Amino acid sequence: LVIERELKSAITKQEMVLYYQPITDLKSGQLSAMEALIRWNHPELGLVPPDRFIPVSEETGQIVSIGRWVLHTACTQNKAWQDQGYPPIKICVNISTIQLQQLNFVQTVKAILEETGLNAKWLELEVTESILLVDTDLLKCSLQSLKELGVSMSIDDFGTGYTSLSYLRQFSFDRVKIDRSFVEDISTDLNGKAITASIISLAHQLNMTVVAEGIEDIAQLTFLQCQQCDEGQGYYFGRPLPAELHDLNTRFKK
Ligand code: G
Ligand code: G
Ligand code: MN
Ligand code: NA
Repeated sequence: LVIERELKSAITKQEMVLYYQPITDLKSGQLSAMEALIRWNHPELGLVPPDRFIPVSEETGQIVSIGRWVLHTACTQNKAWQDQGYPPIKICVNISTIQLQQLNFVQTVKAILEETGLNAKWLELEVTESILLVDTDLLKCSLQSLKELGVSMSIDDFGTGYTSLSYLRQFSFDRVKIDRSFVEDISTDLNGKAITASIISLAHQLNMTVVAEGIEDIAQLTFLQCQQCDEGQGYYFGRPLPAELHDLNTRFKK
């Protein structure tokens, strides 16, 4: 496969780039986090989206080195923003189930935090519900160690998998990210309203905060604010962009 072969040299050739999408506190309107989203800038294929190469890299195991590069680059960027004097925010990094299953994953995160000088409280790891299908002893142990390290954990694309919120609670996740398909439905049908309102309410009762993904218009935003949703992400607030293309003075209201 072309993708698999080309992926081998993608990092050394510096073809991978991170885009950053703002996450906004829905009460204050302040920037609260940025999510790092990988893109592959291939000389012939152009800008390859993650859906085209992340699944392949998971099958070949290449995700482990790609994921380490993502974590290191994202933590370095967040530390640089802090060093430039911007108010501290969290950096949210997508972690593949394959990465979290590596026995040395916690050690890798710890080493990256030390190397980059980023305080663990400014790092959040996003995993999907599929993580809950893996060996639970190792998972519980890793999540516990990450928590002790001071890193926070969120469940991405919530509602698209098979898990219930009460199950998530056992693993002490800090946050739930409501999948954008439900947010999209807020404007188009009543079920979208019922589903997002229920997720928010239950998550709060279980002491988790909620981020709504894929907010594109003011009607969705207003509904989510009325439901006490904590944070929001989506084109309404801003698209994913390379760090240098963000107008940070406006974003951070420096
Ligand atoms: O940015 P975009 O909408 O194209 O992302 C598509 C999917 O790729 C999303 O589900 C996102 O979680 C995933 N993704 C983006 N960046 C990363 C990454 O650095 N690591 C992993 N494992 N997945 C990522
Ligand atoms: O699965 P994950 O949440 O990590 O994926 C995030 C992806 O969703 C990003 O890659 C981004 O391109 C996409 N995205 C972010 N905001 C919006 C939005 O408002 N609308 C749509 N359609 N996609 C979005
Ligand atoms: Mn995500
Ligand atoms: Na998502």
